[in-house]
Amino acid sequence: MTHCITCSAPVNIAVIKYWGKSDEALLLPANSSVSVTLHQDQLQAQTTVAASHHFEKDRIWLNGQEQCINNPRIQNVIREIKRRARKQKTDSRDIAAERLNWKIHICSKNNFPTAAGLASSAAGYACLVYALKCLYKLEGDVSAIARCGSGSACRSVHGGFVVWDKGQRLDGSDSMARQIQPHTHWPDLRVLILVVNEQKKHTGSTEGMQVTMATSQLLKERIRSVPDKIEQITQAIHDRDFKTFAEITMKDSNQMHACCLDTYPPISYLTDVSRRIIHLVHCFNKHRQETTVAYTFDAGPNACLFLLKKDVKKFLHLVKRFFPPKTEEQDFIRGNTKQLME
Ligand code: 2P0
Repeated sequence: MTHCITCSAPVNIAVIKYWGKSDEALLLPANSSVSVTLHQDQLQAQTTVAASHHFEKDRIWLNGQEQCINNPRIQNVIREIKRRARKQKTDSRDIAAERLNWKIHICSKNNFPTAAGLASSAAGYACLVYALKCLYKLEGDVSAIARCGSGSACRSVHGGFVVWDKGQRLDGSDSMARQIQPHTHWPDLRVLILVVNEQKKHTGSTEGMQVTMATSQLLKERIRSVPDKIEQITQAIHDRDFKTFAEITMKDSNQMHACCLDTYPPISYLTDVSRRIIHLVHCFNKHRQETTVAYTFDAGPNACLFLLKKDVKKFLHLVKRFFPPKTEEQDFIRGNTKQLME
């Protein structure tokens, strides 16, 4: 008999970023972080896990391509799930033992560019861990297990507004995510994602964080300042205070990217287009004489923008005007050249 489970998990966007680890092996963060999980039907990973004692070995496919199952992070997740399954009391010892002997086939796909700084590993590992949790009938919170796959994945296990507490214990058992408000808390909040570049990022987050931890003086100051920012943004989320939420979000993104530039050799994820988006947001806010749009950038050039439902149409109009899609852009340039020539 083959047992099969399919789950999906959405991407989360950090508003207080995780950048730097205090323990590389356990994936413990140097600072706590805060994020917003997108809706299930938007950017998401979908994973099917099939289990059977007829399978010869564990296997994994990502977006249709078979990957090496011996990837240490995938192995960490599977090992931790099985350890929890072994520990958990079940109705029947025979059933538990049978489950632990299954071989598994994992098939995962994203509906958005993988590794372009759009938190694909977060959604992917959250999804895998949740599917395995269902398969092995585990109880309790599995965000700490998702963290063993990819740090930020622990936040995608929960919906709505989420804090990942860095924890105090050396074994990482209290480094897990918790929901601070459900997605229904702020129904008017919207996220726009402007895909600047779909290419795989030049410096992966894991590697980037390592070098920043080792060389950036500014990161030390950032780590000291994070607890206050988390307290303030948590309050802003509770109060649905967009202005405070937006300003802390933008400043935190700028600070993370400043730490990347302070890294030696420097890491630069933003491109000229990213910087033009930043400029557009500040011009828009200045023109409106209030903070109505916020940007944040992860380890890539793509922009995540937060705004309220009432401002989406106006802002999108501007985005289309200044960043027309490629073909339109060419038409736009051609049109303007023609005007100039006439
Ligand atoms: C975040 N990022 O808080 C930050 C902001 C990217 C920039 O978490 O090494 O893929 O697997 O724990 O989780 C990306 O880091 O890194 C990330 P690992 P991960 O969302």
